[in-house]
Amino acid sequence: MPTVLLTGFEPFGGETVNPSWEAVRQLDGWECRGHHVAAKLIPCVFGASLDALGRAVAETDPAALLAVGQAQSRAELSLERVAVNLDDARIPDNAGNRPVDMPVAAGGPAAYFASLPVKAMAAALRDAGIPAGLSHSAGSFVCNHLFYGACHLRAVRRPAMRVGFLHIPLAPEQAARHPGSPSMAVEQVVAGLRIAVDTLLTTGEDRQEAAGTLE
Ligand code: PCA
Repeated sequence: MPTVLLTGFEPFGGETVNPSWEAVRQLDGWECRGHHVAAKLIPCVFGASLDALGRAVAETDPAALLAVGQAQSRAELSLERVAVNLDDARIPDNAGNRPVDMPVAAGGPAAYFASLPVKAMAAALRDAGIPAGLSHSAGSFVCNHLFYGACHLRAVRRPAMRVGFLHIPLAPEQAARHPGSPSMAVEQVVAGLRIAVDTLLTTGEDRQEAAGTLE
């Protein structure tokens, strides 16, 4: 049975949980439209995150990858459209690395588009009553690093693997310690992920990918 790979990150930045992992781990073993869903934990570390992703991809040979990460300021499920070839960290990662103005992949294109149907996914989420939208920047920390690295893997070695990234709000118990930050219950994120996976398996690529990479 073909696989859909979901990834979530370990906690970072002083948090004790990361809702991305708390959500995706609940879908490990789920079957959706003839696909097996696998969930893997990714370290919040430049470099090592891509090593872990490479191992997960080699193990599961996914038809599609939806990587998920926490974004404190987001108020909705946020489908990223663009990954940029830039590591520019405001805070150290979990191994103490803080790259500034470095490429994710030396010699790679400036950016890649997601290869999942992000507009259809956002529309399906909203139709289901779950706040969702598109984003044109995944930042320049480990989430963008993973997203770009996954797109680069698709470009150079795995053209059959469709790739996307979803940023999610803090969990309510995290937001309670950051007054003013929006939040979303992990159960609602899980419900959203079910819809996102179902939609990506029933919808073709976005037209944006026809534009290719952003050189
Ligand atoms: N969010 C961070 C990295 C890990 C995560 O969950 C980010 O947005 O880059």
